[in-house]
Amino acid sequence: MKPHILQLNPILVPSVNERLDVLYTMHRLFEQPDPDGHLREHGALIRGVITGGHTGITRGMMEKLPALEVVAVNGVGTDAVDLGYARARKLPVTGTFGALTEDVADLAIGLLLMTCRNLGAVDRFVRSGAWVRHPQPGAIPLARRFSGMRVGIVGMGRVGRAVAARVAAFGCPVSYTDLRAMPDVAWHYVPNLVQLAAEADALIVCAAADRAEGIIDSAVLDALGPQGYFINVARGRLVREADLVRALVERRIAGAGLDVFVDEPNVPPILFDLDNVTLQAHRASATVETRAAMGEMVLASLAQALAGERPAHSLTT
Ligand code: 8YV
Repeated sequence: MKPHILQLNPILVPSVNERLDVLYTMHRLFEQPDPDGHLREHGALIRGVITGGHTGITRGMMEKLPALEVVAVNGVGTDAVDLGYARARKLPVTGTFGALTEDVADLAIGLLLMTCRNLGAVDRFVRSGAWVRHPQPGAIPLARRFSGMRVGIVGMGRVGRAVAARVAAFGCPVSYTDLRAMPDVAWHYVPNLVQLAAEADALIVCAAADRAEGIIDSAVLDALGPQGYFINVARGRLVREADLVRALVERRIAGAGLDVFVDEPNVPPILFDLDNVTLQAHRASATVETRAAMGEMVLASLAQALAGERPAHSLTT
């Protein structure tokens, strides 16, 4: 009998789905008209779970799966999984560590460039025909130079390091904060987040949200100041979103590029009217190449755990 696997989020790579269907009896909960009923009926059979980083899995759901042997997160964020409970149950929780680093860092650069150079606003200006109606150069305000900006990075893990390497290539001095200084990193460590923001022209959040919430607040944003740009490619809940919205509306910061939000897919609607904000739909790892690599890692983690081995990318075992 093929092992039963519960999948909580779609995977957008056909070849990965085909392999899952060959190897396992798949329960795609997001396709079920009655997910609770489906879980009641099949929960006892489930040996593995596949979930997204943002979705994770609740303790309540894990408790309904007595035969569970592995939770494979198709992502790197494990903040939505109760790791303490998983550890107590000796359940491996795996992630796709390393697979999406480059894409997330690329998106951070894209968001910063797009925001400070007004690429979205000017694109809309051209598309709407406004350029023809207002051909004088002064119709579009001058933008802000990216090269050489002082960049502050919040979280010097894999993604933070990849962002640092990229902005350094643009001649940007790099500072960072984290729970502690990283001995293997040459960038300037600033222990205090407010101080980091005060010394930066752009603040880029790359931190995990396991041990932090609401760390970006009015004090940090005011330290960043009216010339400063804010970028978030990590998790919405690292930010007090109401503080961010107020700072943007009141132009207490220059602009923001945001891939993540507190209550996805709900974005504070007031942001839709702001030209100094670039919005994405939690897309940082959403390339064909990266999602295929992530899918391979999910397949490998399931196979290892169900063969009784410790999965190579387990965080909990
Ligand atoms: C993904 C993420 O969008 O890695 C994470 O933690 O949030 C994202 O890369 C998501 O996990 C895709 O399922």
